[in-house]
Amino acid sequence: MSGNEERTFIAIKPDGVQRGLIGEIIKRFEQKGFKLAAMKLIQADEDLLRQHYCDLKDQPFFHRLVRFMSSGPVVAMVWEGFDVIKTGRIMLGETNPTDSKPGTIRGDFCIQVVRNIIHGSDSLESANTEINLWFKPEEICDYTKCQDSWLNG
Ligand code: IDP
Ligand code: MG
Repeated sequence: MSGNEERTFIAIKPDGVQRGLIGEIIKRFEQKGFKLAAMKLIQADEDLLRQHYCDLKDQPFFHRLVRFMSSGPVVAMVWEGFDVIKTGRIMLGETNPTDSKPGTIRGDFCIQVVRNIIHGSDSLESANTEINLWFKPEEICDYTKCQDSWLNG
């Protein structure tokens, strides 16, 4: 990874997978110019999801959220690029699809907060924690893409 780049953890939730939106979501990150560093389709167990959402453990919807996230496979990914954590969150839209603008992933493809199709890290700290939780270091690829020099000034 070059000096001014960072990585974020993005996951297509079970509803996004079931609704056939994997390609559409990957397309948006790819065409924006971000680089895919890791990806796997995974049936997450509840322990992993409880850790992933540990900040929300006191929320009334926590158990429902963990059940929903383990109800089918998710696509776990690491995306890399300049300011990818903040930009990724903007591409996702707001937590509640009702508040998400058209043009964002949640704004374009979903209507309810409990089925909002995608997860994205919200800070450098959470990105590092989530990447380490979902991926082993050897599953993350460090490589140069021929487009890199055409994207970065
Ligand atoms: P985020 O996914 O935009 O970061 P968080 O507040 O971290 O939003 O919440 C994690 C996930 O928990 C949301 O994406 C959504 O699936 C679910 N969630 C958040 N708020 C509610 C709620 O009020 N009711 C039910 N589910 C919720
Ligand atoms: Mg969050």
